[in-house]
Amino acid sequence: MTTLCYAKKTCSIGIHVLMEEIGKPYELKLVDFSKGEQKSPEYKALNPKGKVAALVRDDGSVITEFAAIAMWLALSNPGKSLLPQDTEGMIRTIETLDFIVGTVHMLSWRMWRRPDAYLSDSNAYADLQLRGKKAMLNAFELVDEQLENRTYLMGDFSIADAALYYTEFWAVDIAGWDLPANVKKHYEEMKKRPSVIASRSLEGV
Ligand SMILES: N[C@@H](CCC(=O)N[C@@H](CS)C(=O)NCC(=O)O)C(=O)O
Repeated sequence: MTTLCYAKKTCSIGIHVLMEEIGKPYELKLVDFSKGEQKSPEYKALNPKGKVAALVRDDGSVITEFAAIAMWLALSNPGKSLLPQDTEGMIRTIETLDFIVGTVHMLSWRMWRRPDAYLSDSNAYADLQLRGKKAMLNAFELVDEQLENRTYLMGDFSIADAALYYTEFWAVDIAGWDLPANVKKHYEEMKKRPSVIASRSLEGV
């Protein structure tokens, strides 16, 4: 059975939402970061990057990277409308998804959350964290413009919303930041979706 390797409160929550949107049976495998399981030989045999999310497909092959997993889920479940079908809609969705994963998450949030990954002098952490926070809030301002007069990023719900959801979760529930109005509304709408309610409950969030 398809298995999602996940860790609590990480970007894998976005993939978890997509698994629930699809509604097919799947298994969850917790990678316990508090025990360093992401770096264990057993997990690295499955995903040498030592990161979540990783999706083990029915044939045993593994997909990593949020965008690749999300695209595969959308393309292999066309009836679930997780991606616009026209070329322009598809490309705009990937453009948005990549901005969220590449810029909001990797280039901004990570500076705030993991200054130790960049600096050896902990006295310098606060400055880097402030830069990360500013970068993330600036990026959210652009997302906010995209959400003007629409509930979801592409109009209808898509894989890009699942990505935005995990970064909103971090900003609000971990960092306690205030989001721009449209992004805040998007997060509130996401929390009403059965897929989000179910995934939060399964992960104990
Ligand atoms: N570019 C990767 C990022 C994956 C990533 O950074 N995952 C984090 C959790 S949000 C992780 O597994 N970190 C492991 C660690 O910190 O040791 C993706 O798109 O999936």
